[in-house]
Amino acid sequence: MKALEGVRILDFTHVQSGPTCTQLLAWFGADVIKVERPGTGDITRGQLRDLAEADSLYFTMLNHNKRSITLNTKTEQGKKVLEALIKSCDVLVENFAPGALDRMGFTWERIQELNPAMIVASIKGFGPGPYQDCKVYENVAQCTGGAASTTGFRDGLPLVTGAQIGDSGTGLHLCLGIVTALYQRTKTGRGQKVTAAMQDGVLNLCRVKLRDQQRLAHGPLKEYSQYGEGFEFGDAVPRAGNDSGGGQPGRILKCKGWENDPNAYIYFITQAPVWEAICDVIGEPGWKTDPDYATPNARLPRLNAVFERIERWTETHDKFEVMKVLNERDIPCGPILSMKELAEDASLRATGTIVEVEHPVRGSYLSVGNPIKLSDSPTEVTRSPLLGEHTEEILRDVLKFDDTALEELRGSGAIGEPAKLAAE
Ligand code: CAO
Repeated sequence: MKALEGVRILDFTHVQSGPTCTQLLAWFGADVIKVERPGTGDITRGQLRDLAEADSLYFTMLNHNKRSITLNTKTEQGKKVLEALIKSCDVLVENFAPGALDRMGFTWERIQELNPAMIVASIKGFGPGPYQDCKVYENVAQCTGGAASTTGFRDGLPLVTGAQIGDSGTGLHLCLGIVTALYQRTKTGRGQKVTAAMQDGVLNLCRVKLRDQQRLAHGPLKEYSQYGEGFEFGDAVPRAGNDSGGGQPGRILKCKGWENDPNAYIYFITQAPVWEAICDVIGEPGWKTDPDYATPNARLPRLNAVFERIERWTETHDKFEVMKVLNERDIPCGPILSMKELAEDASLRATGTIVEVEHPVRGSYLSVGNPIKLSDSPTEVTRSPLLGEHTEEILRDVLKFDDTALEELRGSGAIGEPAKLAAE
């Protein structure tokens, strides 16, 4: 049995943030029913397509293990079906633009009337305040949540990161809120509202920078490279390049082959307890006792000199050799792994972190599997549903529609035609 077996999710999510949340719930064993507009469905089905006829990888990689029902929830018949689904599900998850669910007629009060035990979970760009009505995408959240102002180099533009901390990050936050509310419901019997704002989620992930903002009031941030370089600090936390965000200075350093390989680099951390081992590896045994280098505080104004010297050593080996030598001495480091290297990594395949999935239209493709491993509830990744693939199945099995009711619904136009497999 799976951890969330018996929990039924009404998945009214689209694009990335909401679908990552409901995909996790599905991986933990919930029955996730994705409601999509007839004809088009989740907009990502057609975005960034690599194969003309197949649902995009964007969609397939965010919607595994779900069932799809098509329903126009702005029609009278469609609303009735949605009401029936609300009565049959434990959780409704949505990430529409602010107010969309209310405009559809499904306010929190109405949902409570229909099913007082229902948990209603929402992602919005912002929490209550001046921006509460704004539509938000990933990079907007990165910019407004503190990530962009603190990412990049001191003298360069603010940068967004490739990690989807606004979308997938907030999906994770919401998922935790949902399982927590499910747990509380076992004691109260009541549903509740769960909300996660993308700005809040990004800020939560950037909390070390809010820490530094407050430290700044008491003097320069000595572990930032700009301290040793003699650049004054302003009144806001600056961008710190590849400086470590913690108390152990680190940098990205060149490894052998960097001239031709954009990923021939390693992240090198000068952890204080292994400083002597670092000195031996790079051939500077004198630095173990030299007062300018022997202690972490003495090294802070000299980080450029320290890392330039270490790089003279890393440049002579490829990144995996560097990692091997450093790991043997417990020196923390991380080679810069490309997506190609990750896709081919046998150990990630073995743990199910990267999975190969079979799809009837696109054939086989790679996806990221469940990064959270439960020993009593292992995840089997199954392909994403075609648009409306389970409409009839859900209407019959979950909502107990008979042939006549189904025929009437078809005639009303509230459910579209289920997608056909290319082979059919
Ligand atoms: N049947 C009928 N209508 C449906 C429907 C269905 N099954 N599903 C959705 N709709 C309607 C909605 O009711 C809404 O209608 P109204 O605008 O008339 O009320 C409409 O479709 C569009 O919804 P939307 O405004 O949410 O979609 P959008 O593409 O314009 O905006 C986004 C997308 C992501 C900017 C917006 O949804 C948003 O800000 N969401 C919250 C933040 C978020 O999750 N962002 C992350 C997105 S991932 O990068």
